Amino acid sequence: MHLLGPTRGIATWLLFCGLVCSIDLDVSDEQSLKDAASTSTFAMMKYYYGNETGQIPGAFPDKWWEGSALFLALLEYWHFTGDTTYNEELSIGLQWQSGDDGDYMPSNYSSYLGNDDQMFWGLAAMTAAEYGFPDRSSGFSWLSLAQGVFNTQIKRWDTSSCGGGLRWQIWPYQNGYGMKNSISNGGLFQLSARLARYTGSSIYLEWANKIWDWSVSSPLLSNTTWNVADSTNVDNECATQGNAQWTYNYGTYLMGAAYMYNYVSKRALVPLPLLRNALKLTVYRLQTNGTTQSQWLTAVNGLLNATFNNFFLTGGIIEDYYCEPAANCNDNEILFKGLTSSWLALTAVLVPTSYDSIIAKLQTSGQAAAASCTGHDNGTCGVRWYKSTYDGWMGMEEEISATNIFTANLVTFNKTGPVTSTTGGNSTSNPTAGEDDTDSDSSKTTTITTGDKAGAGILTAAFVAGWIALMAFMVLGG
Ligand SMILES: *[C@@H]1O[C@H](CO)[C@@H](O)[C@H](O)[C@H]1NC(C)=O
Ligand SMILES: *[C@@H]1O[C@H](CO)[C@@H](O)[C@H](O)[C@H]1NC(C)=O
Ligand SMILES: *[C@@H]1O[C@H](CO)[C@@H](O)[C@H](O)[C@H]1NC(C)=O
Ligand SMILES: *[C@@H]1O[C@H](CO)[C@@H](O)[C@H](O)[C@H]1NC(C)=O
Ligand SMILES: *[C@@H]1O[C@H](CO)[C@@H](O)[C@H](O)[C@H]1NC(C)=O
Ligand SMILES: *[C@@H]1O[C@H](CO)[C@@H](O)[C@H](O)[C@H]1NC(C)=O
Ligand SMILES: *[C@@H]1O[C@H](CO)[C@@H](O)[C@H](O)[C@H]1NC(C)=O
Ligand SMILES: CC(=O)N[C@H]1CO[C@H](CO)[C@@H](O)[C@@H]1O
Repeated sequence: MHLLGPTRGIATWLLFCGLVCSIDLDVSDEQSLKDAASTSTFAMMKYYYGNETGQIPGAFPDKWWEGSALFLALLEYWHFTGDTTYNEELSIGLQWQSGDDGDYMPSNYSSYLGNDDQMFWGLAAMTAAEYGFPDRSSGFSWLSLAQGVFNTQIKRWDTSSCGGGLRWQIWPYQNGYGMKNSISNGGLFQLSARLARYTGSSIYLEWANKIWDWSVSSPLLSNTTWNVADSTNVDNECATQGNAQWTYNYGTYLMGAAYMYNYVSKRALVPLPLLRNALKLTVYRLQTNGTTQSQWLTAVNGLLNATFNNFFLTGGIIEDYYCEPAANCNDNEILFKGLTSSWLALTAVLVPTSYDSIIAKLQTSGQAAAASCTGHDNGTCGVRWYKSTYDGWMGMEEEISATNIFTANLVTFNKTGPVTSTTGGNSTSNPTAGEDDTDSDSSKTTTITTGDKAGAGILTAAFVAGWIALMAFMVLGG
């Protein structure tokens, strides 16, 4: 806050500022970051009425998916600051919107949802499990909600066009049903990778690989230039791309690749548990199924490089340049760089070689974001962080993104990272979650055929043999 003089300043502040006038941030100071996050989170929660009498927890009728962005920000806020102020509202709202079948297809909204809308709620639940946010004593566990989203979405995997892929929208009567897009596919890829790492179950690993392979085979994701397009169209068998550039499309594939890298590296570096697990035939498929740890590192580095080159522009500050300079971002778009900032912070923890370059970028952007929070003499944050001054925009989305970048910067003070079921995570698993939800299935189901199973088994056996040979080589040769 900016005090003018000893007395007049305080009087002015009391009169006009309420709690805070602006956000003064020192990105190298933990308390300063926590204070900044506290201010933006307070402002963000001024737009949330879900805990008031007569209101519905977690409901945002006109923009349902944004509730998940709000709760994601609250999870990060709690994880990185330890402040539990909003935890009860968070817990109740995140549970309430899960619907009767525990898969984030609540009947009030389910008939006009996109796969990406449902997926973001699944990612919020996954984050709750990974940060050890306590399950509620009744209702669905956070992990099972993420599993419910996964189970309902893989049933929508669509091989009727483009050799696979998830459509953007769920129902044929929706605009956008004819598109397959990056956020839906990259989102399910990320969710699969996180479920794989958390649970160790091979089904999630198979799907993560499958979605990645399909994405690379489509115009959505290039594994040479690392361009991430926004969408492609089923009408021409996904021959062309809608190449709009958005941070979160890069961010979601980056995040999934970082989880895959971390998941594989954990196992590759710990030979004894690997040996013990060998007979359970779960964790090896990744390395036999065409994708090695070094390939995931290549993917992380490539996507990171592309993200930095494309979106950290003026002053090295993150920007969704498809809408910010023209000042025509819609509410969704204002959230993209905040989500991406959170994923970058997690990437820094999961892939240690990326840490230094990511933190430098997050700090520059965090400082600029804080400089944008001088609106209305009460710390209101704007959209165009690269202007380093308030740009006159105001809303829940602005405050969510500000919270995202401030909490992302706190990763330098807490590198605990996401837990798994073997490293302290205790959210209850339900591998068949959501499968009773007959209302969520829009198309044909794909089933694993006997041939696929035999193929996977053969690959696994071949890998175990190869692995034993490798270990023998390392022990004898090293
Ligand atoms: C800041 O001031 C604006 C304009 O008066 C108001 O709409 C907004 O709710 C205030 N924010 C907070 C966090 O009080
Ligand atoms: C809703 O939550 C806010 C912030 O946690 C709290 O200040 C307010 O009293 C709550 N309202 C109700 C009706 O519980
Ligand atoms: C980091 O976060 C974890 C998980 O929320 C928490 O248990 C731990 O106390 C935190 N560590 C520090 C140094 O704040
Ligand atoms: C659905 O709408 C009804 C009626 O307004 C409400 O009682 C219920 O809480 C809503 N459910 C969700 C998940 O929003
Ligand atoms: C699970 O872990 C959380 C966070 O550490 C803790 O609050 C909760 O009590 C644990 N639940 C069970 C059933 O152990
Ligand atoms: C890139 O993707 C193509 C097509 O799926 C694949 O054949 C190739 O091996 C991939 N390259 C790398 C380096 O992973
Ligand atoms: C990073 O991007 C630059 C500019 O596009 C490119 O020249 C360079 O080869 C890229 N490096 C990696 C490791 O992908
Ligand atoms: C690239 C590759 O080999 N992918 C295979 C991975 O395993 C699944 C089945 O487990 C196959 O369907 C993929 O073709």
